[in-house]
Amino acid sequence: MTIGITCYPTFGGSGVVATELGKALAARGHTVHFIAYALPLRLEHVAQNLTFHEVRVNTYPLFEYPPYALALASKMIDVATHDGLDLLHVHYAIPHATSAVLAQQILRSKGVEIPVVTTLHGTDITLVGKDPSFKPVVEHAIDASDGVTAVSDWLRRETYASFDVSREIEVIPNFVDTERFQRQPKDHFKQAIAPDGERLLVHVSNFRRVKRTGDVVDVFARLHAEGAWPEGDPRHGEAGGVKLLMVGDGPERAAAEARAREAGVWGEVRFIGKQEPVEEILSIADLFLMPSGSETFGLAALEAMACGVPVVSSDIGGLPELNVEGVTGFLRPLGDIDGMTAAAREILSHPALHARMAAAARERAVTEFEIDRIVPRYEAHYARLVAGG
Ligand code: GMT
Repeated sequence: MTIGITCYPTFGGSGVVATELGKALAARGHTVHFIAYALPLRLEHVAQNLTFHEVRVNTYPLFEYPPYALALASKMIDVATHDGLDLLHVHYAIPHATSAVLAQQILRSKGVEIPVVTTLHGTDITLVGKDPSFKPVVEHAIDASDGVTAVSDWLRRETYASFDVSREIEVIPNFVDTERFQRQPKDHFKQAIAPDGERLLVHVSNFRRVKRTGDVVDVFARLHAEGAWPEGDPRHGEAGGVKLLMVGDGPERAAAEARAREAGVWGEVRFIGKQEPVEEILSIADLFLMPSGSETFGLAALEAMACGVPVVSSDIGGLPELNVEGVTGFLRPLGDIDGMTAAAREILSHPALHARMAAAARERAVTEFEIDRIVPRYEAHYARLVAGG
């Protein structure tokens, strides 16, 4: 098949999923055209069957808001016409699904039929899409798409609960390349960050408010004050025993840094900004913290699990579909700093429990969310639509 993929090319789960999907489809023999305003971050190279088309929006003094959605629709029409697309797959509804539906209508008027698949990822449904300034347009884009997928069953239910839509939604979860995301020996790196054998907590996100990075620092500060040296260690019961790595960047970073200073743990926390390859950092992690206020799936936690890292997360959204309570980690109510601290201490101070959870996390990533299991589900979805089903 020849597939057009549109996504946000910046750091963020939907762009990562779209890019990894496109690369995997190309590796499986399909021809893939990425259509976006910049080269997607994880698209390191283009190849004969993997092309990138940049959407450029002309500026004009009249435009206070450059009309990206229209420029995107025009580029979709251009690529569909000249590269013979069989299908357009857009990730994140706003505005991509609307652009695709518009492109489809214009192409239809020229006698070209091309199905549109929309994948719902997160705040396009849970936050931004619900706003009255977008809601009717998102509803129309969902119902006008030929195929709609959601990254968790929770998101599917949430979409039906919040929007007046009738289009069938297929759940196709996030996935991970478990060959790439696996624990690598990185002892030197670990030694540099945790020289006294401390356990390393890691958080990876785009530092938006919804990620609750302040909660990450609060859990860490409490854990550090109470001590998390494992049982059997002569320091067990003393304060310390943990370090925190904050990976990524975004609007809440400065506030999280201030929180770390206020809590007196600045010397124990490293904010290292956006990093690739993230699997090298996850390889030295002992625990992943994801206290998000909203999370439709939690791709960053899945990548940690694939690297054998147990997860302490909030018990919200799609996270229970990923992180299994007491097996791959623990889930605690939103904002329950005490509960998350106790859960983290439980895992870190019991080496046998930690080892069991680390193995279960890796096992779950491999058996449920391996890329080679999930990509064929997208292919089957496409095939049904292209065949007119
Ligand atoms: O925040 C968003 O809604 C955007 C999106 C992104 O581009 O980062 O994140 C969502 O999509 C990911 C990939 O499907 C999911 O793993 C994330 O859980 C989800 N984020 C939220 O729901 C906050």
